[in-house]
Parts: sequence; structure tokens; C-alpha cells
Amino acid sequence: MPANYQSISKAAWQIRRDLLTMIYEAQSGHPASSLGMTDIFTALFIGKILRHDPKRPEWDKRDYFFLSNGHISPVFYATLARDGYFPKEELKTFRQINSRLQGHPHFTFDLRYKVPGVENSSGPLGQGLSQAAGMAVALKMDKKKNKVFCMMSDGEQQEGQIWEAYQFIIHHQLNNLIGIIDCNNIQISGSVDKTLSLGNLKLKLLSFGFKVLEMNAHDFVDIFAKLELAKNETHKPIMIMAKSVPGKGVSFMENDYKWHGKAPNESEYNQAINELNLKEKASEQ
Ligand SMILES: Cc1ncc(C[n+]2csc(CCOP(=O)(O)OP(=O)(O)O)c2C)c(N)n1
Ligand SMILES: [Mg+2]
Repeated sequence: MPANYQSISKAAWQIRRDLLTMIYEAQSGHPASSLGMTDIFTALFIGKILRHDPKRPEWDKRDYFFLSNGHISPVFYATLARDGYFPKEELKTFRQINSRLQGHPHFTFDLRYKVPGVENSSGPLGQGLSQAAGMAVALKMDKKKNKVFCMMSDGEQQEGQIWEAYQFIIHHQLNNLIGIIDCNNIQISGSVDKTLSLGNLKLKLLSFGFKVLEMNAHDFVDIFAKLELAKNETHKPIMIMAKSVPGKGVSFMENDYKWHGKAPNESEYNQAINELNLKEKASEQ
């Protein structure tokens, strides 16, 4: 790995340990796609692809990040905490009653409950892209330069509302919007291909009029290159198809849909943490 990605990679392994600890302690949550999207979250926030400032979450020049597949909240919260949006200690309250860190991120203007860095509510899949498109069109009306990023999952592509949003984005030529689709080929009860195939998603997006980029979601060189390319695009709205390994880093979770929404038991947790420690050491060589 190039030397300049060493610290980003280190942060990603730590975020993986943090999010697994949250899910283990709560005995509830979604490990597979949280682990799969960790490298991208690390690049976006800690790698400063997003124009943002953890000490000023409401900064009016910030880029907006909308999470549509809200069940991957563990990686979102763990990244925000590591980046300094709120104390890491608070991660212990994940999925507890009265915690701000609910299973699916919640947006509110009420500062008693607001999680710094969270821009939208999620839970019902398929809605985040419409929320992001609304923000993108509003920014354009105000002639503002902020970018809007929206992360979605592949299972979500089965939702009709996603395709309404695609039409809207192309109709309004929202070239300030960057979609990232987690192409991990799993959903709640099996593979996406077998449950409800998306067909040739790339061709469908191209036919709508998007610029489509393909990305290896675990190669920081590729992640940074594609995200920078997307940020600098001024012509077309962009969709990034990020090919990821669900459960990345934990051998018995990788590519197994059964870890979509299951907490590890004590021995599984200990094994997972050991494996992540070893992978981190190996990546430093
Ligand atoms: C509208 C809606 N339908 C069903 C669900 C229940 N659900 C939660 S996660 C999920 C799987 C969706 O696929 P994907 O996001 O690709 O799963 P992952 O890759 O995270 O395993 C489902 C069906 C939901 N949250 N919202
Ligand atoms: Mg999926």
C-alpha cells in the first residue's frame, strides 16, 4: 500500500473494531455491509474527500452526506466518532433506549437529540436518494457549490422510489450529486441476484444519462481516484458502483448474507477482533 494511505488504512481497521464492538455490546445491528463500506466511509470523512469540519457540523459550505441504507449506521457512527463529531465513549450507547445512536440514523433540528454529522433520517430503504436529490436541487436554486453524496445499497435498487429519483436527477441535471451504490450482492435473506436480479445495473444507469464509475471498495488508491474524479465532474450526475466484500476483514462473515443483521456471540467477537488485528498488522508491512 502506498505510504500516504497507511494512516487511512489504520483508521479503517480501528473503525471496523469499533463497529463490531458496538454491535456485540448491543447484541443487535448489521455487521456485513458496515464492514464492507468501512474503507469508503474512512476515505470520505477521515480522508477528507468530503468538504467538512467535524467541529462545525453545520458549516454552510460543507458537502452533504446522505445515508440511504440506514442499517449500516454502525460504520457511520464509528466513523463520525473517530473523526471527532462526538466522543467515542458515546458509541457504547448504540441501540440503547434514550441514546442518540439509534439503529437507523435519525435527523432532527432538536439539538438535544441531533447526532452531529447526520443529515437525514433513514430506515425504510429506497428513500435517501430522493432526500439527497431534494438537497441537490435546492443548492442549485441557491447557486451554491456544495456537493451532495448519497450512499445506497444494491438491495435498495429494487425499490421503485430509487428509479423515480434517478429520473428526477437526470431531468434536473443534478451534477452536484454523487451516488455511491454498495454492490455487495447480498441482502437480508440471500444474494441480490437470486432474490430479485438488478440485471445490468451499469447499462441501466448509463441509459438514464448518468456518468457511471466502477470502484474496488477495498483499494484506497481506487477509492480516492474515483471519488476525486466524481467530485471534479461538472457535466453529468454521477453514480459510483462500489464492488465490496460484505463482512470485509472477518473470514467467517465475508460474503455470507447471514451476517446481514446478526450480532456475533462472545467467541465469534473475539475471533473477529483477533483477525482484524492481524490484518491491520499485515497491512503495515
Ligand atoms: C422499504 C424497506 N423494505 C424492507 C426493509 C427491511 N430490510 C432491511 S435491510 C434489507 C436488505 C436490503 O438489501 P441491502 O441493503 O443490499 O442489504 P446488505 O447489503 O446491507 O446486506 C431489508 C429488506 C426496509 N428496511 N425497508
Ligand atoms: Mg447489499
